[in-house]
Amino acid sequence: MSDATAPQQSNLDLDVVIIGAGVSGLYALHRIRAMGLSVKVLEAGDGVGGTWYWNRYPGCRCDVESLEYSYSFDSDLQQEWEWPERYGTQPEILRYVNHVADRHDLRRDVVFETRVTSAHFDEAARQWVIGTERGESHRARFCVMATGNLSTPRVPDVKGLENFEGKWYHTGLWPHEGVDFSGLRVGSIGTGSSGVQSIPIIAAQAAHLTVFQRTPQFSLPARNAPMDKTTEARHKAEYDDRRQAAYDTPFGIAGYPPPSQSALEVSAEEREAAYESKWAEGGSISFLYTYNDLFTSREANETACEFVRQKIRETVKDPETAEKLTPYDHPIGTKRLILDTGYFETYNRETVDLVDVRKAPIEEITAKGLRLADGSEYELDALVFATGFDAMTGALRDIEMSNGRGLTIQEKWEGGPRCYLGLAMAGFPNLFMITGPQSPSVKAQMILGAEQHTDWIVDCLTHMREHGHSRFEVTQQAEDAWVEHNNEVANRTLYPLANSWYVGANIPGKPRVFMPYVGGFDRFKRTCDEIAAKGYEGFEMGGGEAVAAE
Ligand code: N01
Repeated sequence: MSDATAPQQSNLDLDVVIIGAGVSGLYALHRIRAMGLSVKVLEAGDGVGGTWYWNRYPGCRCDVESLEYSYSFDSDLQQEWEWPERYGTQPEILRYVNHVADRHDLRRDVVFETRVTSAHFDEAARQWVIGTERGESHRARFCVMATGNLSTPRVPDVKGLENFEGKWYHTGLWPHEGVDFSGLRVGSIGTGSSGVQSIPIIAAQAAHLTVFQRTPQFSLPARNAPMDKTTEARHKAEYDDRRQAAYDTPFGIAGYPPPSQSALEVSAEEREAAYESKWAEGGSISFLYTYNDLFTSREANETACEFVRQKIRETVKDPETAEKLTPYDHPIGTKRLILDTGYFETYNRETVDLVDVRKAPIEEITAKGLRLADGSEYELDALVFATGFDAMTGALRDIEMSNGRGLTIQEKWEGGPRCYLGLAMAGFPNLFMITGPQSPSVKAQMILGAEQHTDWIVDCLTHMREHGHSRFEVTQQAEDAWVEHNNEVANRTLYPLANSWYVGANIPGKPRVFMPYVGGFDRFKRTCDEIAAKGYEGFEMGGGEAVAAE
């Protein structure tokens, strides 16, 4: 679907520029435009949707239920929209985002096919100067980075890819026209969410599939199904209340009462029955909410790990393959817990092989396939990289960004990201981020998180306008305190134990810092609200000419 209908524009002079037309950027456009400010979104793709625009791999589907994973700001829309399944597929979610763009006439203020390459703050003019791949230079008083948390796909640095004679793909940059693997010998590298979702579908189509796995991961059955009409009707009847209630929950999703018991204070039989019932229900929050200490006690967590390990052993017929697929190296839930449809069952197919590339890493991609460090070779006609993203910081670090006083984002984040509430940064005036590092972001319902951040930004801009301010900057002290709090909260959990993209472990050389805020979405929102109520504590505001026009 191409929707690059807006004329391309050069050298804009705006109140606000937003980078990225995903779910965050579009809502920011909607709200900021309604303030009467001049605003445009710059978007690299030729359509809206962000994640859902780029990730078109087979099987791509959201792991948050569709009645939750949608905007809350348009009450009529949430009543009218009919999600066909419990979990939205990528095409369905993209159709929804396109509908929102049309319904709210957003497209006319999105400049498509415009990749931002640089952003410099011009202190004298008090403007951000935004450079694009096409050579334009736009100016705006405020810059809102809606660049996404998982938007910089990463192909590992393996020797010889240029020599491969077959076609290769990355799940996060999937061809719009789709890929037909019929009759092909396919290799798939990576077993995170993208790999686990695409492997069963590719396996069903290809003549043969070899999965190259470095780390086995925990995965639960999604139990996707056509939308249950009774559930939908009940949900819709309570929609506004549920959305409101979601703000008071740790994950931004209502309907999961916090557990009150430890996994260690019940009998083994009771625990088994509880996990079994959650397993049958499907979904990750409900499973991880079986007991209140699964994220804080290694011993408690191990009971849930062992339950899932046993399920893998029961599902995969070949014991050797089952063992290879069984995770031991991280507590369950400390890497994004995957939801799958028939993933482990796929390894019972005659045409699917699993290769452990932890023992013998991929040494070289050759003309005909790939070779491992132990000398074994695999002939392949096509190669799929489900190897993930430079998460949370990649999109911003890819932009040549400086504050006009000699500080670049690369220098600022040399030891890992440093932000205040994931919303702004010391040293970078008049720059907001939506769901930036050190905000709940990927640890909460992303769309609600984007709405909460945007609403906060709009309130902040309104405050500045009312008080005649044109410039803000976060204090170093406020940022330091927030980063420290972020680390403290994370260190009270088991999360930092996993080599996950949450800590940047998937990118060689990336500083190991726990990036999302795991103190809970509810607590985060309360903190943001208190900071606003105290006149934007931690923000220094000033300047003469106020935030522009009515
Ligand atoms: O990426 P990942 P993803 N040689 O980083 C392996 C969201 N998402 O695209 O674990 C061999 O999780 C790597 O191995 P290891 C969701 O938040 C959501 O799958 O680093 N293997 C790992 O197995 C998710 O968590 C949905 O040892 C290599 C895999 O590649 C996030 O996006 C769907 C390698 C990468 O897994 C990212 O998921 C999809 C190498 N050199 C994504 N380099 C849903 O909503 C990397 N790997 C369901």
